[in-house]
Amino acid sequence: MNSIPKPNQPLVTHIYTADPSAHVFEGKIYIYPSHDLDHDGPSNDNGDQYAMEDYHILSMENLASPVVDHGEALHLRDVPWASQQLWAPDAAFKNNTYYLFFPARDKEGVFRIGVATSPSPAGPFQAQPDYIPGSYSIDPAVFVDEDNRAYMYFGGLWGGQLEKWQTGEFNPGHEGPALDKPAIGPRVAVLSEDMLSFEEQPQEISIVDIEGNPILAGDEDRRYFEGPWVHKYNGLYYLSYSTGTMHTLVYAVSEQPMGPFTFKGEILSPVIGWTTHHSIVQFEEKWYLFYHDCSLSDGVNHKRCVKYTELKYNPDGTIQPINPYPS
Ligand code: FUB
Repeated sequence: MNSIPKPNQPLVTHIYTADPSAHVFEGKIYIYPSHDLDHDGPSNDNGDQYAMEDYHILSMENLASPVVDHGEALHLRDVPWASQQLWAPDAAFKNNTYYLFFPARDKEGVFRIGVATSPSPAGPFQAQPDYIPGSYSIDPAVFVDEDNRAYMYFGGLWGGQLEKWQTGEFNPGHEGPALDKPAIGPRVAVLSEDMLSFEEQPQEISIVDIEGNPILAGDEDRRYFEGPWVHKYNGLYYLSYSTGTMHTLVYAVSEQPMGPFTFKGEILSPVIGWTTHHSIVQFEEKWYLFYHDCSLSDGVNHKRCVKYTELKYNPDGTIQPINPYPS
């Protein structure tokens, strides 16, 4: 039995976990994290050290109750199209079914996004035989709007291969744009009614500054890197994401689910470890940020642990920046 989690402390310590996508399902908090492998292999900018092979789903009755690990929910061996690296997942509920969305490399080494289904939010999940047609890159985040339309946001630079898809086709030699050109944006696609395919080709999201100018590729404090998350607050859509090389979580806001999104500011200052990845969820009147760092392994980048803390808004709807290590 795990102890009751405290804010800014690891939710679990018996396994390494990362990339927490938190949702309230059936009145409880469910967390869909990556399950980091405990290995001592080499690291590189391609992310080969993130060699994850399965998912474990965590849940809590509320924030004053112990965390439950529901065990293996899906394993790489049971995903017919995938070859390696089960990276950051997300989940959604629609059609009386729970959907687990997850990236992995296909048999050619190209990252794709798959979907698996279950009657229970805790799984186990049954993978579809193939990845979502037209999907690519990593870090799916699915937002189901009040009108029941479901949107998938996704994409990640470097190891996540988003640079390779600038033409709509996979070009292994393609690098990112020049530093004075618009940054590559995350992608968004409307999901079909059965949640198993895209209604149309994914679109690139535009993130702009307060004057409406695109954020440039060299603007590392603000440009999109990976880990998108969309939530709605007071009728506005908040797109939050990692800046990667600057190790911060930041956000941009729009009146439309597909943007353009206007950059607003920082949510979380850098954590211990290279990656930062999060989700934002409301539970019983309060809002929470779920995130990860590498404190459980004393800083090993691919041995991470998921945490949570409260997230607060200012009266104008901006988010109060969070220090992950309050004294
Ligand atoms: O966990 C593997 C990758 O690291 C995720 O897909 C990225 O968002 C980063 O957290």
